Amino acid sequence: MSEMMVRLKSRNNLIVTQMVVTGLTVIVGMIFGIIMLLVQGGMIEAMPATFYQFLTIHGTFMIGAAALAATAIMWYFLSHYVELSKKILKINLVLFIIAAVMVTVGTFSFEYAGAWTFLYPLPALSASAWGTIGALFYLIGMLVMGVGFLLLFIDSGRAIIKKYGSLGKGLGWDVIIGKKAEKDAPPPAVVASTMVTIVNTTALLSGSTVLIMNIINVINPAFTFNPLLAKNLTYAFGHIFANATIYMGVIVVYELLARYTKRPWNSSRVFLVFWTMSTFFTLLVYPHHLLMDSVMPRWMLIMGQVLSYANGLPVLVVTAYGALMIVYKSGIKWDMASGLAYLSMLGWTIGVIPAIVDSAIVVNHVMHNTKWVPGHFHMYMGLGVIAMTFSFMYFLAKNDNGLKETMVDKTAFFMYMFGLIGVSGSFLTSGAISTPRRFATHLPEWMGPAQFGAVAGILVVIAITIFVIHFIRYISVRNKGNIGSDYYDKKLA
Ligand code: HEM
Ligand SMILES: [Cu+2]
Repeated sequence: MSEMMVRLKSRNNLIVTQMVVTGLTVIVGMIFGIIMLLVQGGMIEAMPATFYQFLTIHGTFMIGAAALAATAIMWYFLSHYVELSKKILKINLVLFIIAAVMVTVGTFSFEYAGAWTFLYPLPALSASAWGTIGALFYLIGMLVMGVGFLLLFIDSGRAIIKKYGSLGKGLGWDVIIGKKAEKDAPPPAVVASTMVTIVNTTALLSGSTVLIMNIINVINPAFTFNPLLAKNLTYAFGHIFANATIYMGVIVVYELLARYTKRPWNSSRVFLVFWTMSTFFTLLVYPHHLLMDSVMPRWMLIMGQVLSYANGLPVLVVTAYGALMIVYKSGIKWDMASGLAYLSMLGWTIGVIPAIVDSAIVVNHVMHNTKWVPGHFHMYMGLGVIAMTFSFMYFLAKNDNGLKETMVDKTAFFMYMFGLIGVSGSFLTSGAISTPRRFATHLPEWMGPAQFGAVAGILVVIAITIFVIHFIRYISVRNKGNIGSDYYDKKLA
C-alpha cells in the first residue's frame, strides 16, 4: 500500500465515521418528528410537556446532523485543495457526540424543553417546567458543540489563507476586480468553503456569546441582560448556522457533477460575484426573525426584509444554471449519487419559493408563526441538505470500491422524494389553513394534514434507513481489505 493510499484511507475513515453518526442522528431525529405529527394529528396522546421535549430534540438533532454532514462534505473536498487538520476534524466529532449526549440528558432526564432556539430568558424562566440542571445540560451541550465547529472553521480559514493569501482571495476578489485571470480563480469548493468559514465563524461567535450569557443567567438569575441584544445574537447564530449547511452541502454537487461528466466546473467571474453577494446577504438578513420586535431599529428590519428576497438566490441561480450546463449533452450516467445531487437542487429551488412568498410583509402578517414556516425549511433542508448528504454517502461508496446499487436503493430514492414532499406539503397546507406552529395540540380541523404528514414521514424514515444500510454495507466491504481506491481522485490526479 503506497503512502498516498494510507493517507487517503485514514482521511476517509474519519469522514466515514462522521457520516455514520450523521445518518443515525437523522433517523432518530426524524422519528421524533413523526411522533410529534402523530400527537398533533390526535393519533397518539402525549403530555404537552413531552411534545416540547420532542420538539427540542428534533430541532437540535436535525440542525446538528445537517451541520455535521455538511462539514464532512466541505472538509472532504476542501482537503483536496488545502491542507486541513485531521486532528481538529476528530476533535469536532468527539465534541459533537459529547454535546449530543448532554442535550439528550438535559431534555429527557431533566425535562428541558426550550427548543433549539434557547431564546433568552426562556431557559431560566420555564415556570418550573424544568430546572437549572436541565437548562445547564442543554446550554453547555450546545456550547460544546459550538466550540467544536468554531475550531473547525478557524482551521479551514487558516488553511485557505495559507494557500490563497486571504479570505477575500478565497472568494476570488482579485479575479472579480480583474487583477487575476478567470482561469486562475479558486475552484468552487474553495469559494464555498471560504464563504461558510466567514459566515459561520460570525454565527458561532454570536451563538457562544449568547449561550454563555444564558448560562450565567440560569445559574444566577440576578444577572440579566438586554433581551433584544440576546435575540439579535441568537438569530444571528440560528439563521446563519442553519443556512450555511446548504452552502457546504452544495460542494458535493460541484465536485460530483464535474467528476461524472468529466468536465471541469470552473469559477467564472459571475459565479464569484454571486457567491460574494450571498456571503453578505446571509450575514445581514437575520433581522427577518425580529419583524415583530417594534423596538428594533427600523433600517435593520427593512434591510433584513429586502435582502431576504435575495438571500440565497444568487448562489442558487449560478449553481442551478451551472448544474444544467455541465450535464447538458455530457452523456452522464445516472446513479444514486448524481440522482440525489440533482434532487437536492430541485428541493432547494422549490423550498426557496415559499420562503420568498413568506418574506413579503403582507404574507408574513398572515403566515407568521404558522406551519408555513416549517413547510419551507423542511423542503430545502429535508430535500436539499439531506439529499446532498446522501448523495455524498453514495458517492463515497462508489468512489472507494464501487459497491453496487440495487433496485432497493432506487425504490428508496422515490420513497424519500415523495415522502419529503409529503411532509413539507402537509406543513404548507397546515400553514395555509392558519395552523400555528409549535402547538402541541391541534384543533380537530387542523389534524388532517398532520396525519398525512406522519404517514409521509414514515416513508422518509424507511427510505433513509435503506440509504444508511447501503453505506454501512460499504464500510464492511471496505474494512475487509478492499480499501479506498479513490477511483475518481486517482483518475483526476
Ligand atoms: C421525516 C421527516 C420529518 C418530520 C416528520 C418532521 C416533523 C417535524 C415537526 C412535526 C415539527 C414541528 C412543527 C411545528 O412547529 O408544529 C418539526 C420542526 C422542525 N424540524 Fe422537522 N421533520 C422532519 C425532517 C426534518 C429535517 C430533515 C430537518 C432539518 C434538516 C428538520 C428540522 C426541523 C426544525 C429546525 C424544526 C423546528 C423546531 C422548532 O420549531 O423549534 N426536520 N419537524
Ligand atoms: Cu432566517
